[in-house]
Amino acid sequence: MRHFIIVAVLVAIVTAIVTFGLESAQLLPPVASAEGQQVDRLFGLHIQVIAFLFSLIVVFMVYSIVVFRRKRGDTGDGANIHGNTKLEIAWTVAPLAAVLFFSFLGARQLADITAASPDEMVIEVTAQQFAWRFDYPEYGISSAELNLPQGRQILFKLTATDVIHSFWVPEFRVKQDAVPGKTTTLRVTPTETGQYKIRCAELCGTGHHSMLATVNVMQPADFEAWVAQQTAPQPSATGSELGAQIAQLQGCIGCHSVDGSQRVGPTWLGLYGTQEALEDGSSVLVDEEYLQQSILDPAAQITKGFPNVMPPTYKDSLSQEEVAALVEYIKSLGEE
Ligand code: HEC
Ligand SMILES: [Cu+2]
Repeated sequence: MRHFIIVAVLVAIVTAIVTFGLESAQLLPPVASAEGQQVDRLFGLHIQVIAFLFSLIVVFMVYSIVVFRRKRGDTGDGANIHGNTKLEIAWTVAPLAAVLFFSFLGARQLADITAASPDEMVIEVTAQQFAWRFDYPEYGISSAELNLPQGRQILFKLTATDVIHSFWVPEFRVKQDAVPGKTTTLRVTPTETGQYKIRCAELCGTGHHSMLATVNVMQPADFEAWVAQQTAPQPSATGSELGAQIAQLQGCIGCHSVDGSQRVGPTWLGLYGTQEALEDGSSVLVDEEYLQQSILDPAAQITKGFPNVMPPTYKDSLSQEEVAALVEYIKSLGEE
């Protein structure tokens, strides 16, 4: 009996220490959504149970090894123990009850954080190698950055154009796959203003690590101002300015930089007018014709040192004017 009391006290102490240690390790950044708060609460409960089970096993084991070790000169056998039905029933029923309890909590919470609220705002998210695009059907806005009003529930409708990606903002906690040919949904209610990063949580190709986009959670008034600014009749952009916008929205920027750094594809800085070495050993002058051809039929001429991964779909998805604007934009980055 004395042993059990000592072990119980040790288990309580170790549980407290392990719980404290895991909680102060800050495994995740500060939470910034209503759904995330619920996730954290359940996660916290799990951590406590995990800390308790860890302590229960380790304290019993270490205590037994130390206190009941073989004494010097003791050559006899240990006691012959033949099962213990009561103990076996207890250690089957208790974990079963605990798992059922947690599955009940989890199911109830899942229903709660995926429930629709009447004034939710729909945002369509399109993932492609290696960029994100956000469409706000309510306002007719398309953006490469995600701007959200604080306190309003958002219904994200996700899809992908090429392979499976996964939408994840660690501060929001919740996560959802973006799958080609299918629409998946995710609900998030941002609670803290600030700037966060969307990460792709599904290994999706060579540029996966750089598949990031910015999320700005704003005061509702600031969000309204942004919407007003986006929807105000603007002198429609032309030429290279229009090209820059298209490059953002079409995700070209996910693979091509405009500052000279190498990403999955060649940088556009200083590209125009140079001689480009090709994979087949020849070289070609980068003129308008070459740029246009590279966009419409990327596989025709592969730049030396780069993989043939540029999507072949732009000849269908871009209009002639859009291609011309892109060429104009890349050209403008070439002239010093
Ligand atoms: C998934 C990544 C990816 C995306 C998205 C992408 N590209 Fe590319 N692009 C590449 C790669 C890799 C190359 C080099 C291999 C090749 O020539 O096909 C390339 C080559 C090019 C070239 C030739 C560059 C040179 O140095 O010869 C141009 C021009 C170009 N892309 C324009 C675009 C435009 C415009 C878009 C958007 C409408 C776009 N790319 C989207 C990956 C991408
Ligand atoms: Cu991805």
